[in-house]
Amino acid sequence: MYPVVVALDTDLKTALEVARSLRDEAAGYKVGWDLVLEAGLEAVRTISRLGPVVVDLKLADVPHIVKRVVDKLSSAGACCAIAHGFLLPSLERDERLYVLVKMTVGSQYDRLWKELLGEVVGFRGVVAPGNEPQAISAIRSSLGCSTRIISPGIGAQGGRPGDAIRAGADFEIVGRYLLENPARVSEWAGLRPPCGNPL
Ligand code: FNU
Repeated sequence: MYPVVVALDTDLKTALEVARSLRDEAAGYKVGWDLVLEAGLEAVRTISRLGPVVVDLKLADVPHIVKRVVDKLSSAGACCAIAHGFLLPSLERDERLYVLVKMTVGSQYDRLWKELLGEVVGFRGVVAPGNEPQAISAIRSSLGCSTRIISPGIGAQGGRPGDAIRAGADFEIVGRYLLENPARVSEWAGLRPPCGNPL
């Protein structure tokens, strides 16, 4: 198993083909709006049979609504989901939630992310940009190993495979770079995330 989560931003048929082909290498899969709009919770159910699924709907609502959505996703088999960190401190602590603290593209998080790090205890972990390894190092130093870091932004968005892991991330999230050529997964072979956290 390599420390890579495949972002299945494609149609369900292709997603299943790719997910099946990477079953022995991928640590998990990320399901987003693309698949949920096409196939609803069935997409989550089907892909969860192949490995852990992080559902990325970038939740941003009042706590009882976020909880209802996460409950539904968990019942469909998802291990976890992603919520917007700008909702802190109103986001209710939940070990099933990854909190987005900084994006791979410029956003208001660039002003906020350091402050948000003080409020992520009790969540599963954070989503932080794999195309900015120096930010990953800073986040790991600040949070220690008890909070997971998962990092998109690899390949198509400029991050180099492995750089975020070497900087302290637990998993790199990779979409187009692997969807275009799943054999590229071998670029993650032999990488050892520093903390050894499960997804
Ligand atoms: P790829 N993603 C992202 N940047 O790209 N969840 C973020 O800051 C973030 C994300 C997701 O570029 C994006 O939704 F918080 O093809 C997509 O599913 O590798 C994936 O990461 C990146 O896709």
